Amino acid sequence: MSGRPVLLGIPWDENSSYRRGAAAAPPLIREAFHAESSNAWAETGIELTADNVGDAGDLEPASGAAMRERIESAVASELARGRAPLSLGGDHAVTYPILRAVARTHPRLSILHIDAHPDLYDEFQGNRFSHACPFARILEEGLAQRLVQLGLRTVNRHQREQAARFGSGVVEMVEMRHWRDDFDPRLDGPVYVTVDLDGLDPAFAPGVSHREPGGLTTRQVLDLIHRVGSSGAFVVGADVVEYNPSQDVAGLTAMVAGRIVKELAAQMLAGG
Ligand SMILES: [Mn+2]
Repeated sequence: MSGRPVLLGIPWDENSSYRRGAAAAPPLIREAFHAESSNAWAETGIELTADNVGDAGDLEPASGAAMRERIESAVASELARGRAPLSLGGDHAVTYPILRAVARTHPRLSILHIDAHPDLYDEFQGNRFSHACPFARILEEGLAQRLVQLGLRTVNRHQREQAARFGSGVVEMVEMRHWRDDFDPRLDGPVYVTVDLDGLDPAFAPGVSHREPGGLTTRQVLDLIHRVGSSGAFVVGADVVEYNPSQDVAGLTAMVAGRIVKELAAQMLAGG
């Protein structure tokens, strides 16, 4: 069971390695989600209302371990109420504490990860909680049985070694140069979807801290989200991270984020 989605803003970017700014994202993604230039329907025919999509507001910022604990406990408390956390980052460091809570409720979890970067560094610039490291921490703790990474275009030797370290078949890296539109992640059971907006091409989502040319189109990402539940998989939680409003152009990336949030919310509702 997925549970009703609940938005949770996480204004936290202190683990960004290159450029901060993602902490300012949650209210702008929420504003795009509700924008009157569009309507409240997901493409898949589900109307999103205040009755079926909750909103837990934004977490109060804190630092380091205190913020990780605050994130984990906020997500755990939504899950305990039968809600499915739909978190608005923040940088990608938010995903590790989120997953600590989600994995307790949903063992045998698979992660669908859209990103230009594998985020598997053992440490980055001396920081083991860097936004470049969350999936190393998640797999070390056994919080997911499978990690499928899509949109990658910055894979290096260290991260390939890291992927191998977690065992055969655990990490599946699909590099952008090998992308095919009919790619099927073959997911079943509970799935957590994490969308780093830099997985999209900067032509579609310029408002990110690390622009990497050659990424996914908005359409490809939406199609992927629509296909998640097609083979017995159901979405139990999701996040949309790394929106950096200081780098955006005319709010374009906020609207992309808002649309992705709508389609994720609808997938959660469709999954029961
Ligand atoms: Mn990234």
